[in-house]
Amino acid sequence: MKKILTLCIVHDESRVLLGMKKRGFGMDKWNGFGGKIQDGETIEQAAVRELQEEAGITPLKMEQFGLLNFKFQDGASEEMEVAVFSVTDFDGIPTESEEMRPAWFLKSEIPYEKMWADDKYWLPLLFAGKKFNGNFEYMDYNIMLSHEVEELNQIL
Ligand code: 8OG
Repeated sequence: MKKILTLCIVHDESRVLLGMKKRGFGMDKWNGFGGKIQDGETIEQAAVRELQEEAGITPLKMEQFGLLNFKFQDGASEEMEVAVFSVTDFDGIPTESEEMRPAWFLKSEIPYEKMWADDKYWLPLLFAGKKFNGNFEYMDYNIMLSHEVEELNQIL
C-alpha cells in the first residue's frame, strides 16, 4: 500500500513559515510541517495534529491544495503520496519542537537550495492560489530524475 503523508504550508501575503528538520527523513532541509497518518485519523486530522506537534500552532484556515506522488527508483522507499495543505490563519506562536525549528521566510527569499528538489515546481503555484497534482521520480532522496506538475481546478 502507498504511504500517505501530510504537509502544511503556513503562509500570509508576504511570508512563509518553514521548519528546519532536525532529525530523521529530510533532516537538514527546510520544509513545511507534516508526517504520517495514524490509525483512525482522517488526512485533515493528521495534518492538524502534525502542525500542532511540530510547530506548536493550530490551523484555523486550512485547505488541501495539492497531491504529490513520489516514486523512488532504487527501492530506497516505497511509493509515497504527500497531501499538501495551504494554511493561511492559525492560533498560537510558532515554537521549536524536537523535530523542527520554525522560521519565517519572505516569499521572495525561499531557500530552495536547502529544500526538497521538487518544492520549487509546486510551491509557487500554492502561493498563487492554484491547486496542483505532481509526479516525481527520485533516484535516492536527493537526486530527482523526473518532475511533472499540472494545475487543477480541484484536487482529485
Ligand atoms: O514523519 P516524517 O517527518 O518522516 O514526514 C516527512 C515529511 O516530509 C512529511 O511532512 C512529508 C514531507 N515530504 C516528503 N517528501 C517531500 C518532498 O519531496 N517535498 C516536501 N516539501 N516535503 C516532503 O516526505
